[in-house]
Amino acid sequence: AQIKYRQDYQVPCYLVDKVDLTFDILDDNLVRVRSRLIMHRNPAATAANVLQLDGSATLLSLQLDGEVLGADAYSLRDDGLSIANVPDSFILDVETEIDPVANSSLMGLYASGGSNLYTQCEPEGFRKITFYPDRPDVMAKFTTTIIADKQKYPVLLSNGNKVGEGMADKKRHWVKWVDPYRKPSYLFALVAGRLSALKDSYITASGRRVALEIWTVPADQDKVAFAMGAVKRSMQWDEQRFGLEYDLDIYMIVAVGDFNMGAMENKGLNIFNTSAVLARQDTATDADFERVEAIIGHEYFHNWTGNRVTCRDWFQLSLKEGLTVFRDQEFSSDLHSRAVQRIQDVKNLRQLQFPEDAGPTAHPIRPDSYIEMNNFYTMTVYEKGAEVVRMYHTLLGEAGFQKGMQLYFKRHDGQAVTCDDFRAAMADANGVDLTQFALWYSQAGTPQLTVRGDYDSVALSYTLHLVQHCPAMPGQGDKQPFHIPLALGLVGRDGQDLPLQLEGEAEAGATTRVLDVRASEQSFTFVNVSQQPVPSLLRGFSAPVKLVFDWRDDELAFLMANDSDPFARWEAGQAYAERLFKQLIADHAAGRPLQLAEGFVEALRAVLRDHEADAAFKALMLMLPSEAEILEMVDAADPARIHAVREFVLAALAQALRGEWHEAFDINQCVDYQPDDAGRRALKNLALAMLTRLSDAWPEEAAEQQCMNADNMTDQMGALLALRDRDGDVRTDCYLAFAERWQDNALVMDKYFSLLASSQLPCTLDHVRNAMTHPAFTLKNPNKARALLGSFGRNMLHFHAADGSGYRFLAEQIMLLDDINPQVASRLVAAFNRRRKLEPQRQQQMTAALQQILAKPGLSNDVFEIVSKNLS
Ligand code: BAL
Ligand code: ZN
Repeated sequence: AQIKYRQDYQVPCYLVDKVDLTFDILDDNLVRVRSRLIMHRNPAATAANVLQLDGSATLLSLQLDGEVLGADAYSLRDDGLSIANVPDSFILDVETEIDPVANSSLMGLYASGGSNLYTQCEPEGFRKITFYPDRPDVMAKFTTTIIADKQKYPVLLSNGNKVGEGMADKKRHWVKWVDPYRKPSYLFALVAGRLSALKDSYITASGRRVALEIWTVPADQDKVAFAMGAVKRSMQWDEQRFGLEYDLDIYMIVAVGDFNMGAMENKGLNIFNTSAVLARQDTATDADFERVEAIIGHEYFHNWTGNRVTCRDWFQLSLKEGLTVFRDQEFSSDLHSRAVQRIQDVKNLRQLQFPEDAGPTAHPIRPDSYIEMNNFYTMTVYEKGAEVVRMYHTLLGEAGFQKGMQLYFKRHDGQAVTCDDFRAAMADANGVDLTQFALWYSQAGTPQLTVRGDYDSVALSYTLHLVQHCPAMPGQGDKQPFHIPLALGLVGRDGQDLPLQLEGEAEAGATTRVLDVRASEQSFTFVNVSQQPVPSLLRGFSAPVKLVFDWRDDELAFLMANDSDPFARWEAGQAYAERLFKQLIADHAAGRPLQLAEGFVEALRAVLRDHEADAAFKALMLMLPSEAEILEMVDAADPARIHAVREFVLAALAQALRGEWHEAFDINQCVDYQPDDAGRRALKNLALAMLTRLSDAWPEEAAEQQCMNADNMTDQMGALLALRDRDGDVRTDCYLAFAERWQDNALVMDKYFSLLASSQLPCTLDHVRNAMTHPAFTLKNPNKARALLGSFGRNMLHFHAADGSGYRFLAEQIMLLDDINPQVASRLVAAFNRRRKLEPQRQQQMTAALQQILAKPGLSNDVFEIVSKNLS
């Protein structure tokens, strides 16, 4: 497999001014594509006059300036072709043929849901359609004509504005689309089929009317109203917060059930996984609604951060993704609870990105090399990338950040640029030096920031001593210190923030301030500190680091109850839980009896009894670190022990706080479903899950009632989750009833498969094997593969079964899936990423399973890259 390096970047030798595409859909398994490219030599390129095009479709013909090129006039490879001696400017006509039905990779043009056709071109799918310089720094104006049978393909969509339509003959019609904006090929999209649309419109801030359309298969039209509202909220938010307006006359979303990603920001024609669009109270959970709104926002926001300004090359992916994730996080924060959003985002980062950053596939947010670009749509590029963008915001403030954004658009609208260009815009617009900040783009790994506090009761000063360290990893030895914005406060005995005055300052300022940490060791002294404070550090999670500070247990409980920053309150609870888990795991290993610290129980009791606090926030405060997070806390981890200890803590909390859980369950019942009651539902369902851990019969009965009678999916799922690990008739009945009721709803069946695969019941692996033969299951559908196999790969007890059966099973499925859809197969390998964290016996079992995958004949580059990194 060939490795591509960021350092090897060269400007394209030839540029495309215009692309005129004609898709002749003869059938769902036969599409002819004619492409006319108006091209010229790039004056900035020094290379010779050889034209290189990427492509793997079947080539039918090539013409250069109207002359047919014989086979000797070009050289054709598996992945492209080259033509020598082309003139400085020319017209190239390319004719290809493709079979969308045979395309199970879901990249390029493919069939789904019968004969409907859809595209996915990011990052390198366009080359499966035609021959083209398929790289993001080649931006061209696209015109697309689609010709197809009118009955079978009544709807024909592409990017831009529709400029004409008519009949090609008695049965076949044509539609022509023109996209007035130059774009790279990865933003090309086409959809053809029998679809219905919800239509609406939006008046932009400057008064232009934009047509809005959400297309689905007809049966799904009853689940798109929420998404339409989310589109309008996104458009309005981007105008109000970023001053950015939509730029075409029409904005379309198409939902498709077979899709590799969540969604795709193609210019004017976003294509979405159904899971990221469809949302109705009875089929979607509150979390689904949140996710749909966030992804609709994300794809819409890409229109400026991604489409108008795009990436020079794929190493720069975080330029658009980190920035756009930051924007969608801010959108959700502005519309809903900022505190809850921040906690969820950090929990997600810690659970999924921190392990990635510490494992064999760790990479900087701007990677230096890759074999398969599809493998780099990662938590690091996206979520850590968003944290890096958030740090600019923290350092520069909202006004400074927006000044940077304006300069970025002023300089680069219509261009394909780099992460350095973004950083330069932020620095130049604010007159600050962000040279050291660049290390966040080049150094992988999660830095550790160790802090010690000294109070001088005579001088009334408080000094924080900081040491930062980032672990070495393959290819990245010595690391230089990062520029870390550290937001903090000092909390007094009464729970109020103390005034903050740094040594040398004339007076105290705000009670939360951001320190610029730049050296590997650094100290900051606060003066006029009237009493020994409890420091509240990394408020709002101001940097993606691991913070180490030796708080006492009672100080953590104090911060949980009093910190003025809600994120820090939650974080204190997590730090407290981490300390307990480390101790309990050591106790378990040494055969000592387990006992849950009284102080922790009382701290959670106080949370449950706080009737003023927001219910969603309370639910988060009451959630323990996940098993995956606990695995990160220990070395030579025994997954069975992690599971047992966490179950012990849950059972102890269920018992000790049974009265409070019962009350929370009762007072958070919502008779009429209201979307805004999501927090109450979360708290109620958490209480139900805790109560079903008791030996009492009533919680199980309550769960059964709720499962059978709930008028919304959140409560149905809450009940099923509470019953998930309880063997018996109630569980069996509820699960059967659920699967029967929803057998025709693919997205709800995904939830069902995910529940089966995450169960702790002893026969879970058998249930998973059986599920693979369920009529609603197919490995060809990425959502299904992820729901069942992805969930199983996160099952601490059964994936990590001591006999290696879980590892072998997943390895077998990855090999099967590799022949169908390498991109999805490769994602599943992540389950093996923490091999080196495990105790030796499981390490060996994992190694054997990975070696088996590596030995598979014809293994894809996608899977090869991840497995070989895991084994190195
Ligand atoms: N660009 C790929 C999907 C997304 O991040 O929006
Ligand atoms: Zn994105």
